[in-house]
Amino acid sequence: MTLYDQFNNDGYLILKDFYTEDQCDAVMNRGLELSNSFNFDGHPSVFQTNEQTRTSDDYFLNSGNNISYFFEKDAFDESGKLKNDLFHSLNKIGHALHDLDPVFEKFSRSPQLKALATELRLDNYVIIQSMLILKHAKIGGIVDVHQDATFLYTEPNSCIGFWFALEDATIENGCLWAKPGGHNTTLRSWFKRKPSGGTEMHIFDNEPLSMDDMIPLEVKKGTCIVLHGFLPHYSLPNTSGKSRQAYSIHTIDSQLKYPAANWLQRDLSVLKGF
Ligand SMILES: O=C(O)CCC(=O)C(=O)O
Repeated sequence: MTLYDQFNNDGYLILKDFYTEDQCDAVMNRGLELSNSFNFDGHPSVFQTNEQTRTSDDYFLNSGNNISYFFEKDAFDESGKLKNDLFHSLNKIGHALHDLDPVFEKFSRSPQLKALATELRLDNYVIIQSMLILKHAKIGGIVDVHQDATFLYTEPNSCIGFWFALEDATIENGCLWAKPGGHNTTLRSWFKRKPSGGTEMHIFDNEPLSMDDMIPLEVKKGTCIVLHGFLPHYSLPNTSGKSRQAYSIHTIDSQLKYPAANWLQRDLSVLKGF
């Protein structure tokens, strides 16, 4: 079976040894450097939990065009002070790393990815979002079950995610979970801007995403997992002593309608592919 057929059959692909250890280390080191340069003034507006409970403040809504920092929900003590050092308090960094930082740009636009995009027939695809997901030991939080197209909605759907294990991902440290063929379902919801300001979850279909038959996608450092935009997936909290960093980019077909109500607004005319 070709990769194209396998992807459309299963809703995901697992590509081992996609990147080398050195390539993974380069982006992890850069993530640490960026975190150290983050001037956190203690303002609560940067406090975030996970994708399902994003607040609607300007910091979040503007993060599509920036390098922005989001904290773990348990990062602060009762008096509002960080319990750990800054880096180990962060949940993720996003959402324009691939366009604004040369190290992340190199990782996001590589000959390997270009070849993969050709094989998957993603001719008109552009990278619209990127995230360094830190999932630190002991504190890295849950990512609730979701479909990526909820957050990057086009008509018709075109969202495809590329998730890279920067470290080994196991059941213990919070690997991804998904079900082969799980993308053969409807899109349940659309996370969008409200005309009056802020955001809301628009429900298309109340049927909860099924968690039945989900399997752990345990993968080695350097693996790329390609995710269909309708594929329900999640990751559990990292309760282990080992961190589980990952980097993900999300892509859409630039020829399709990208509504102005999507939470993430970029100038689509300047977005680039691989
Ligand atoms: O890395 C994780 O734990 C979740 C990532 C995810 O859901 C995504 O990139 O779409």
